[in-house]
Amino acid sequence: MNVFITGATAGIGKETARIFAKNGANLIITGRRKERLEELKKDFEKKYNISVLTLNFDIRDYEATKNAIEKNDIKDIDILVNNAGLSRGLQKLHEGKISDWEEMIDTNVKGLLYITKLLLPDMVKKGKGHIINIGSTAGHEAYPGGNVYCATKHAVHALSNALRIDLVDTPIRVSEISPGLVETEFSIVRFHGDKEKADNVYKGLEPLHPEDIAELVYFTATRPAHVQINEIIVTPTAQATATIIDRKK
Ligand code: NDP
Ligand code: 8X3
Repeated sequence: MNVFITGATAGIGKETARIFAKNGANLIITGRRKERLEELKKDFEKKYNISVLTLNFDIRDYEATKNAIEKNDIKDIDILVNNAGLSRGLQKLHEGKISDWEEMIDTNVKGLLYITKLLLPDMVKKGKGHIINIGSTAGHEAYPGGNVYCATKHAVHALSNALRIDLVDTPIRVSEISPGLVETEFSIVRFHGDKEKADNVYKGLEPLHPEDIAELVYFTATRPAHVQINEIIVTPTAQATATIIDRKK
């Protein structure tokens, strides 16, 4: 089994790579931080006797993405996990930064589209494949300051549904995993490196761990061929909505 995972240098993508590796899948893992990809390759190949190909590119750059895939002749992908993504800032829209918006839209929406467009034709040709998009509860509700990030995740949700319609007459499955609060580097990135602000997001509750999401991705990918999980929405037990969270003092 060949599994292609974007954004495998940290958090959900890294743990997703690990669970597939443990279960004997060959991996193609991507991200901008080359050293982290190389470390994972070394670790997984040694521990799990699988092969790992690392692709180092910025998913916002279509030419770089296309070159990496074409140069390495990437095909026969069984599972594509569209995971790379980020949030930037938590300001009200009228106080937001255009560069933050562009980074989120270009990564979360256009990056996902680029990879899918580059890998899906071969899946359709071969009549096999599974696309698993990492959405978010932010793709179902808006929250204060979430404006553009929420819009990108609503777009991921719409694209997941639309793709499932486009592919209904093929054996290819489309699934979306939509988590609430997961403690990863996500909030550190959102707050441009402010660790204290990031830690406060998860204060007073047990958030989801990236391993929890990896298990759901793996479960989704390993159902029998006639079973298509459309979406899993998952939150910490202490989270009911984006803003209703039980935080113990
Ligand atoms: P992390 O910040 O820990 O990981 C994000 C990953 O995305 C990294 O591997 C990063 O790699 C990659 N990435 C970001 N920008 C780019 C880019 N321009 N080009 C290539 N790769 C990129 O966050 P998470 O693991 O939490 O996030 C993974 C996904 O889960 C995202 O889509 C996020 O929106 C979603 N999500 C997260 C939740 C959470 O609470 N944490 C909840 C719901 C959804 P590198 O920087 O090396 O390029
Ligand atoms: C990440 C979860 O609530 O920070 O998608 O938007 S949240």
